Amino acid sequence: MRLSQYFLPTLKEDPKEAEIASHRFMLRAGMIKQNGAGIYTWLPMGLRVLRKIENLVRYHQDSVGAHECLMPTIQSADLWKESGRYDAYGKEMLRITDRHDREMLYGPTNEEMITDVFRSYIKSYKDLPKNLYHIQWKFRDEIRPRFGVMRGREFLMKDAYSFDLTKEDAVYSYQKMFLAYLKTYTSLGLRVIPMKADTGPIGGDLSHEFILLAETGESEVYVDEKWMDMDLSGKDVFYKSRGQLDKFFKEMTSVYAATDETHDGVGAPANLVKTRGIEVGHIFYFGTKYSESMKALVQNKEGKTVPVEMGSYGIGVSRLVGAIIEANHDDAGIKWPASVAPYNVGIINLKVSDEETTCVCEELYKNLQAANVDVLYDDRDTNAGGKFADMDLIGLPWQVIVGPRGLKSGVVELKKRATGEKHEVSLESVMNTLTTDIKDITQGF
Ligand code: 5CA
Repeated sequence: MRLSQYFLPTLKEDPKEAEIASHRFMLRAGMIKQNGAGIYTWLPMGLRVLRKIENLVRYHQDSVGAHECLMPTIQSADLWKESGRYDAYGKEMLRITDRHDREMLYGPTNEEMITDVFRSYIKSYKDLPKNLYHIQWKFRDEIRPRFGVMRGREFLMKDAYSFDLTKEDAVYSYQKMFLAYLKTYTSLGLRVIPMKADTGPIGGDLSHEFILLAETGESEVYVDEKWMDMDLSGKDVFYKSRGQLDKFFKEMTSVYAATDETHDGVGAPANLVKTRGIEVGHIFYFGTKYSESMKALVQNKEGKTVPVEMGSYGIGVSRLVGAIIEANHDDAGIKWPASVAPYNVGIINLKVSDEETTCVCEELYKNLQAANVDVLYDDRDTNAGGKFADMDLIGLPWQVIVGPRGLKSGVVELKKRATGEKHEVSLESVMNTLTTDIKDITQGF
């Protein structure tokens, strides 16, 4: 992409409404524009990151056998009356009336709708287990939307729903998702810890929140120091090996972690760290709460009709964009992990009017594209200081800086955004260095 032709409205000044780094940088880096309280337009650069996160989330859901579907954002109130949640949900639910005076709502979550989908087709244990998910916009009329996309009113969520015959099978589905979650966060370049949680309005008796530890987090958390250097990737755990998965789950859920509300000091270890965290996912096993009230029944092996066992599993996809920035930035701007960076490499042309400089940049731009590297080329005829500042702000992992002075001795400068390290590379070897030496350049997951 050529910056001269792109839609990237960067801002020099900090917007006064932004209290935390991620909100500030998302506005300044031209990723989002606010349209109303907790409601945003995703501009091209922001959307690229959102899509990359979405794709990683999707990959790990598919890997544990969940099937993607897409339910609507607008739901009928009737389903929620069946489950009994229509009145219980309160003011957070945006209620709408259509032209026929039918009560509708903008979905804050989809347990009712998926239960209705399930009961329409599945009647026998032979068709179990099943896991369906979608990645869809939700609306919650939050009393205090804040911190940009971190607590929006309209936000993108991945929500998955499992269906099993027995509680034992449902717990296995829960553990598979638990593993998929840890793998997802690792692929996003984040260290996220699981924490036993209250089930709230979703209901149920087994639940975990996934918490990214960050100073700017909304919740106060107490964690065992052990979490700081534990391997959270789940990389050697095979989800089809029930014994291995069970052992991993027990290990991970036995280390102490609690939120402000649930921390009563009981069972807390001596080496406790008090910090803050961002909830980037939440999973629930709630058994037959919805299947009983909504009559999602299946025949078991004995021919008896029983309500199906369910769980639901949410990831805050749009919140993750902000959370990743909270965990990866400095004073100058964002430092994207390679797997979610909007572009892998940025080329800075220091002097557009210099024929050789522009010629080298064009060649490099063309070659990187041909090598499947997402590249953003700053070909604007503007001053170098502004270009450096913008490139640091938008945070692409690698920068190639090309100018007449370096070219005199046949070199360009390569800068790694995460560390600020810079070194000169010869023109002949720059393509090679970028595409072969730098392993993370096109790293997906
Ligand atoms: N039905 C269940 C699981 S599918 C559910 O709705 N869970 S939830 O309420 O915990 O939401 C799942 C995730 O969505 C949260 O962990 C959080 O990361 C994200 N989320 C929730 N509310 C917001 C919000 N207002 N803005 C941005 N993300 C949010």
